[in-house]
Amino acid sequence: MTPSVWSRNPPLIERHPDNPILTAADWPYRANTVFNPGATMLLDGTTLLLCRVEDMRGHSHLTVARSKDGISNWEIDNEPTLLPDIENFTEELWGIEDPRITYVPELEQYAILYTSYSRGGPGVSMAMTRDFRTFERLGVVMSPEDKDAALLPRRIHGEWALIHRPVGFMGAHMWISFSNDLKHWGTHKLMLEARRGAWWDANKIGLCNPPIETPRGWLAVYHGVRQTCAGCIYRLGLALFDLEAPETCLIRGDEWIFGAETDYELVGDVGNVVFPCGHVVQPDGDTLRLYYGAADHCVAMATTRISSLLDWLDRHGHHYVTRQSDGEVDGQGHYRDHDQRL
Ligand code: BMA
Repeated sequence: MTPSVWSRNPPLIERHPDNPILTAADWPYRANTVFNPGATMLLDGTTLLLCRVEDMRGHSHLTVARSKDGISNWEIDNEPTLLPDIENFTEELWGIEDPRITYVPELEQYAILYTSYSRGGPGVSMAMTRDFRTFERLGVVMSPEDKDAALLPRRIHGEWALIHRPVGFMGAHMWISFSNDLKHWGTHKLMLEARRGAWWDANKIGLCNPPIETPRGWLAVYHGVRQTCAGCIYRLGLALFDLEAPETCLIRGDEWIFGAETDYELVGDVGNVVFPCGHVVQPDGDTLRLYYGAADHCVAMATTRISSLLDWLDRHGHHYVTRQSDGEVDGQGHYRDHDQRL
């Protein structure tokens, strides 16, 4: 047991005092909830959030909110920005949710990965945009059940890389897949496994905001889902992945770094949930703003530093190797792994 488990540390991530920064009451039209926004900073310094808005049927669409300081005076599109297009993309039948935005310099466009909720379950869909006013849909890129996806901003050894979270009978783990054209995906690799047993991130994990490229690797915030008798608890953890082989996890933290504590995180349509889908790095290149959905009903913001997260991983993380083939299935079909820590 490392001493860090017992020591009280100053908070690594600080909530903004004005939280929640956006709720359905701020919306220019009728909505049940506003949460889980994708985020980016535009060239002129404006913070853009692409918010998931749930209507009074329970179906979601995406709407843009812009702010000069990223905290207040939001200008919200008067109508839904991106509605499900059920005629042309039937997989969007029950709504579109949880967008992650990546700016892709090579294409001079933003790639938006979002959940399309079809009769077959939730899958991963993709759309490209230059201005968040017109969008080109690429359709489903990962079939159900799959979600929590984001594109890396550049090619890795000539190929685009997409992180996603398929659900299988062995659990819900993070995978990464590669493509030459953004449409056909293959070379699927297990990237990070949910742990098992009593762990906070047992059985089900998923990427939060898109990974951040640092000189030491791709820094990823992920959520872990603890299933309890009283419902699920969504908390955040940290991992670092190799820059040129992003399927390789270099360091993973054992403890969660952020979880629901405040009223607006504990109580909502789904309490005990913090769920960032976007971040903005401030002009100093280090200050990181995480935009997150709280309790599936509002949008909140919390601040940290990239350097502090890396430092935290150095102090609290384990060097870690994702197992591609060193586990085995026994005669009863039970998976056995050699790393008892997972
Ligand atoms: C996940 C997603 C998120 C949601 C979370 C908690 O599966 O559907 O959109 O915030 O559950 O309800």
